[in-house]
Amino acid sequence: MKPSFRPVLRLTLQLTLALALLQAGQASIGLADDGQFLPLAQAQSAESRAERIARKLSPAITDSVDRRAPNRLEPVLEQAQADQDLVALGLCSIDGILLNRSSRYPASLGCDQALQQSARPGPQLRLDGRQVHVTVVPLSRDGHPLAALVLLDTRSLLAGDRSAVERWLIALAAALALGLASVVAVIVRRFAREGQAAATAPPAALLPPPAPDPLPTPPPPQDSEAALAPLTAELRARLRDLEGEYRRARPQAEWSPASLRALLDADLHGEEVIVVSNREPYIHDEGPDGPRVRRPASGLVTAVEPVMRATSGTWIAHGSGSADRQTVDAHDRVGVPPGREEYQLRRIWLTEEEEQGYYYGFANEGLWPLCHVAHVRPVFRRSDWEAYRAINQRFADAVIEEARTEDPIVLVQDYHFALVPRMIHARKPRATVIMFWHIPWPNPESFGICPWRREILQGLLGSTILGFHTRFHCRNFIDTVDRYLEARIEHEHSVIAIQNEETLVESYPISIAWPDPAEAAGWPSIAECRQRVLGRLGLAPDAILALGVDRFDYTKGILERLRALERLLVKYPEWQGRFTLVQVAAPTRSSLDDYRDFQDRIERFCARLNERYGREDGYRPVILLAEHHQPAELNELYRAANLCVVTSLHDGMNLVSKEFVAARNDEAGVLVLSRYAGAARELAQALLVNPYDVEQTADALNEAATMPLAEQQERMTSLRTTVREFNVYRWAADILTDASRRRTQERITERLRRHRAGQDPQDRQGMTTRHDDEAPPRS
Ligand code: ADQ
Repeated sequence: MKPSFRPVLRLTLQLTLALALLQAGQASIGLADDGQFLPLAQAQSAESRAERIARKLSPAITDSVDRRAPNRLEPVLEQAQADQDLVALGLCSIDGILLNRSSRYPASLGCDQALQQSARPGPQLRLDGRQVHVTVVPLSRDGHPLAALVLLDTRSLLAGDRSAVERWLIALAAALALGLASVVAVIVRRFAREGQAAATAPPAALLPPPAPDPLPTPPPPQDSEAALAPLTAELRARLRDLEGEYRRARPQAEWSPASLRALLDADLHGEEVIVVSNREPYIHDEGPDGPRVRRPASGLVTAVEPVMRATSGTWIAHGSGSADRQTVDAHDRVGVPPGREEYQLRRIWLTEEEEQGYYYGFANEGLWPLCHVAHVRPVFRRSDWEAYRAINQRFADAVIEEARTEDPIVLVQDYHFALVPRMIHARKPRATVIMFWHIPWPNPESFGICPWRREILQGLLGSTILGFHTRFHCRNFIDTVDRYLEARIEHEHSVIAIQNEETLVESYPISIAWPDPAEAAGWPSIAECRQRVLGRLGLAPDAILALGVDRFDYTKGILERLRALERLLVKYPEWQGRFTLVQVAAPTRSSLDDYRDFQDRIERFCARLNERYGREDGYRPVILLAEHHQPAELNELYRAANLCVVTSLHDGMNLVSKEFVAARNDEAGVLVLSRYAGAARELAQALLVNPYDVEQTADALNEAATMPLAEQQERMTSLRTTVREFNVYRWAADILTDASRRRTQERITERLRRHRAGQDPQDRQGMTTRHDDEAPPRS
């Protein structure tokens, strides 16, 4: 072996050894399967503490279960809560019913939910502003399950220690992995050169050339590539693991436009960002004094706009306003927001017929009901499918026209564009395409009825990253691909590969832009909001105001909400004359029969309720405001309400629930939330209901209306902490951080490939990697 090669090999061995030691270290301090670093000693002590407490309480629990007298246990749990310095304890039956709980145990934390929470990594709940760990200990007698004890414990010191260890290990692992990547690159290059030299020269020519070689070098011999394959595979696998670890372990900083911009500057400096969505963020309509601008009622727009403002990119959307054509330039672009022009909106024009087929037909009569599995049957027409495919192609072409670089980051939004990722990939293979699916993904059987299921799946798998709101929807998608396509699925890493092209399928729960404190300070007070709203709607000062805010969509459970209201008035007649539901409902997709019928039905139901329970003094149990509202008007309603009711039958996330929480800086008000909304997974301190269960929903309305202020504040404080921390900037940061990591990974892979092929011009000139410099200038 030549002397110049030895240091490289020594360094490789040292780094490999260090990585191996690090892995051993991770194992010994307990790198759990779910990817959480938890020092073994701490994990054991936490677990054994829970088991110790459970063992101690076991005789009393057995006795109370035998006697079917859970009330006997109350003082025991209370005592244990105080003695063991626990936050709270609860006892569940083997059927998952909460039998008893100590005084501090949150009423909203059911047994199923506690079990689910306990399986999640890290502190799983926030109570009184503290991070709380949920541990569930099963209890048995003679080998038969008896009950389960739920322990809520703050282990803030352990959590703090753990995150420090995590961060240290991740930083170390990342440094080692990068070091190893560089060394592998050097080795590959050497092999390549040596391979070439060996073929044409005596052994002495294995020495590296003294100056950069001006000629392209051929691929290295097959055996050196094979020898390095395990190492590069290991390296790739480690990088993928580290990605996941980094994302999970990132400290819970509060994300803001400024921190998102800082992240973009650091991780994606100068990268081009393009958004594709059907709905435009600003619509220009004809007005009496010329074009006037309107913001649509859309969760998607609410969520994605802050990202665009932070990145100054281009947003491509359907120009749907009557004055949209008058306000664009020669390239169909207009700067928005009006007056500030922080980013470009590129409008795409559709004929009525195209809109009918692509938007109303395939997207909203086909995919929307298909994915929500609620009441309305999907309709699939070949002509709609053809329009959908053609319009997807038009949007993909617009991305290609707008892109200034060869590898832009393209954020494709929602079910209107399932085919766009593959279409972009075909023309710009180096683009990072992130597809976010804002609605649920059904199980494989339900999805299977779509006649073009394979095309849709293949279209989506043109993405680099495919995002859903919840893990549940990710799993449904992966199972669907497993059922209908030939693909390699790495369940462990949530990656699907078709012909060596990988798509990461990941969950990113969307949220809202948490209000800026200065903006919130300028809001009218709660008392003022309440006075104005009650006055405007003719409600008594002591009225209980329940609020619903939705588009007029059959998935939002408005009918179920009205049924629950009626049941409330019958079951708790004391509310007649005092309890009013104000239902704000923006008309939507009104050209579809199902939507028009739905709106008519709601209007008839409201009229009947008011007829039956209304009073001569002007009391009406329901007030329907069937129109679009401005954000400030909605905020006033959120602040005036005693409770907000979200009863979606199925909802990807639901932003109304989060907007209500954000509006309540008085830390009061109650959220009643459907357990079938993605938001229910984060907002555990809401009163969770099954909207199909009229009785339960009516009880929850009663509970909300009578909830003591202290409990409202306890729940609302916790909800606010969650929504503030997990805001839309964090959502964007998580997705874009993953995108940035994928790009780094791809660049390393590309670099290795070029080295192997000996084609890297920068390598020959000793330059660093950056491949987007071949991009054409913007037209
Ligand atoms: P949507 O189905 O539109 O969103 P949602 O998340 O509740 O549902 O967002 C609705 C938005 O429209 C909110 O910002 C709300 O304030 C606004 N809005 C509703 N009614 C309004 C009215 N009458 N006037 C004015 N504004 C009104 C889809 C998915 C959701 C997912 C979002 C974001 O169906 O599950 O949360 O995308 O991903």
